[in-house]
Amino acid sequence: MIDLYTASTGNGRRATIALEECGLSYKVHKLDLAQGDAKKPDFLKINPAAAVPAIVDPDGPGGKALMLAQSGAIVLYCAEKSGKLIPKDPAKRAEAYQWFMQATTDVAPTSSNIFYISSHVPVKDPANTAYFEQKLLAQCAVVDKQLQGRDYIAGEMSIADVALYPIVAGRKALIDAAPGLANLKAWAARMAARPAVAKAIAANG
Ligand SMILES: N[C@@H](CCC(=O)N[C@@H](CS)C(=O)NCC(=O)O)C(=O)O
Repeated sequence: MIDLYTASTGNGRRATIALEECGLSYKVHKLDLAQGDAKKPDFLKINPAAAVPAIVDPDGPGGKALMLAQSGAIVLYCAEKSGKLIPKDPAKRAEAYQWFMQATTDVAPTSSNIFYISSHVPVKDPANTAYFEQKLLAQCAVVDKQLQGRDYIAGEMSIADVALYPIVAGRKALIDAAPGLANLKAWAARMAARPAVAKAIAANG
């Protein structure tokens, strides 16, 4: 049984969706970030970076316990452990890696910037928020094009979909209000309807 340390955030949901989609059993430990749970000594032993998600797998590689942070790394770990979500065909696999990276290193940071710029930075300016919202929509437009004629980003359900979905779901109001993006909106509805995704969102909050 994998212990999952998470919170109601996109990164937390990404890890939970990966565990569910891969059929791995896990126990949820919810952290209250506003109360500083991530900075408490017990959790820092698991992730010194003081951030969720993190997992502890008592049955890690070689039968040894494994502690792992970073939502993207957790998605990859679950996929490798279960043999799911990574296409067998090398070309499709490479494509899944490309879009996994687009979600984790392009789209997710843009979404985080919207959050920090509108609520955390010392000087707030709506124009800066608008800049990053437009950037996010432009990144979404690239995925929308990729989804033309495809149900899932790399053709089959993969790590790319797991990595992107929580961000798109978290920015639903912005994306729904934007013109076009029909393929992306249909994909988001398809993802939401997957039993594993719905179960993960319910478990993670
Ligand atoms: N790149 C990391 C980001 C992790 C991260 O920033 N987590 C946030 C929540 S989404 C967090 O735990 N922040 C600590 C805090 O707010 O105390 C990942 O993908 O896991």
